[in-house]
Amino acid sequence: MKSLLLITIFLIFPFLTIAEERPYILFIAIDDMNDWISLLDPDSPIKTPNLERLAQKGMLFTRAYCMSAACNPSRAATLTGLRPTTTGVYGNKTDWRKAMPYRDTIMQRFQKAGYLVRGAGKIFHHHLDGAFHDEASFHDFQPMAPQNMPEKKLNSAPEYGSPNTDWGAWPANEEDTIDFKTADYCIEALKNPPRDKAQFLACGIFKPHSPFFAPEKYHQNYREIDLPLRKPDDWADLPKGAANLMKRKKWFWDGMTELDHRLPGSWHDFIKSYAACCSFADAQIGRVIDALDASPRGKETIVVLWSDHGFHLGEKDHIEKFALWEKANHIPFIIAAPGITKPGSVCHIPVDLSGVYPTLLELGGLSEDSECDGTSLVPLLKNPDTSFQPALMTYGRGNHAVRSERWRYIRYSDGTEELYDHNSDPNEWSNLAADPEWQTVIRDHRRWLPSKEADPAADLKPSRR
Ligand SMILES: [Ca+2]
Ligand SMILES: [Ca+2]
Repeated sequence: MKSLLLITIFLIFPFLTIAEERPYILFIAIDDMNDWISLLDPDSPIKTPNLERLAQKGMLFTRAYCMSAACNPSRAATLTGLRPTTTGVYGNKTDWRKAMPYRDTIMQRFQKAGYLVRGAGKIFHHHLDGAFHDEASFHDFQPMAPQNMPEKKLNSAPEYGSPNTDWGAWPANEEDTIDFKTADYCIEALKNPPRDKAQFLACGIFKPHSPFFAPEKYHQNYREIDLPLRKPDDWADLPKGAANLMKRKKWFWDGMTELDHRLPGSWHDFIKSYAACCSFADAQIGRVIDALDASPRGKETIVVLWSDHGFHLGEKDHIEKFALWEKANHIPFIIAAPGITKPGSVCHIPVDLSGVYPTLLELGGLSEDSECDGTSLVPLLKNPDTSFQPALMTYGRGNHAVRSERWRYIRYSDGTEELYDHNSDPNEWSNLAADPEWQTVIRDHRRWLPSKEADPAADLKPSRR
């Protein structure tokens, strides 16, 4: 009888260990990094060797899109698995937690599954009073260090812009930057993982978000840089909906283009700083990847890297996110899942970040969540040619874009539309929405628009001081 019991224990025990063994997770969020980087565009002057190194560990999605081109709605949607149209979280000021008080963030799901969840930097959208941060999502969290500001603006353009949209070489020491400190926290967490449970580590890199500061050494490779492509009369074929959405966004762009491109404070000068910020962000991520490689659990760790949205650098006469065009929504997105993704693999099927939440649940062996708006990307991780629904983007209630392999279709809240053929027009210069030849394409894309749209949720109340 005793020997039978022992045999039974030996037979069951290996299965118990496997069931309790959870993969470690490194979750890297980047702020405002667009697609004009060598990871996604080999011809780009902006080099991101560390992102490329990470892509070699798993799968790079070449057509990945945010769900909304602004920090708060993008992050709230990605981290809860619920689109802005489901929650009403459309804007940067929306109180996302009040809009969904009982919704588990992806970190809360991993906490409930027994993980130690730690993080640093910008994961949720921060506001000056810190109210957007979600303490319930982490066992331990190092908030973003305060932005270290120069005494006066660096960009030699005092007549427009604010200190928060300034750019230049700053600070002198890399150790004094927000992201260096965030990376430091993550490096320590990777060096010292918990022994009795798995770790979910969230690393929120703040650059290239404004102010566009990076230490001097990151500017050195960008003394000269080609400007992004523009078409002078690009707005001529835009519908009323686009003009209405974009009209309040022009002040920054108008200011910098009034200056000769050789002068400090000009558009050209700004581009160089954005490039330096991308290199700086890439270098900090490189430090974290080095620590992952040296970590005791590095080889088995799942890595997910994403940017919360893209960024226009003057394309379509726009400098910012807050739009439905490709540049504002197209993002770097990598998933490395050891044993599942083939190292150095590439997926060209369009996806949006609604897949992040259900994908992590599946990869972590957690139970599915039927409320999720997106579906797991694991089938694509296994076979990058699997057919998938097109990517869907929303900016403000009623404004949406649908991205398929060939097309970007946009519909604004007033019903006006845009259609771009990425096979022949990757810069989205020619709006084909009125062309009779493409009405079937438009109909095919319209069916992916959301059928229900939540009313906008309440804004965050300013904190009492
Ligand atoms: Ca952002
Ligand atoms: Ca145009």
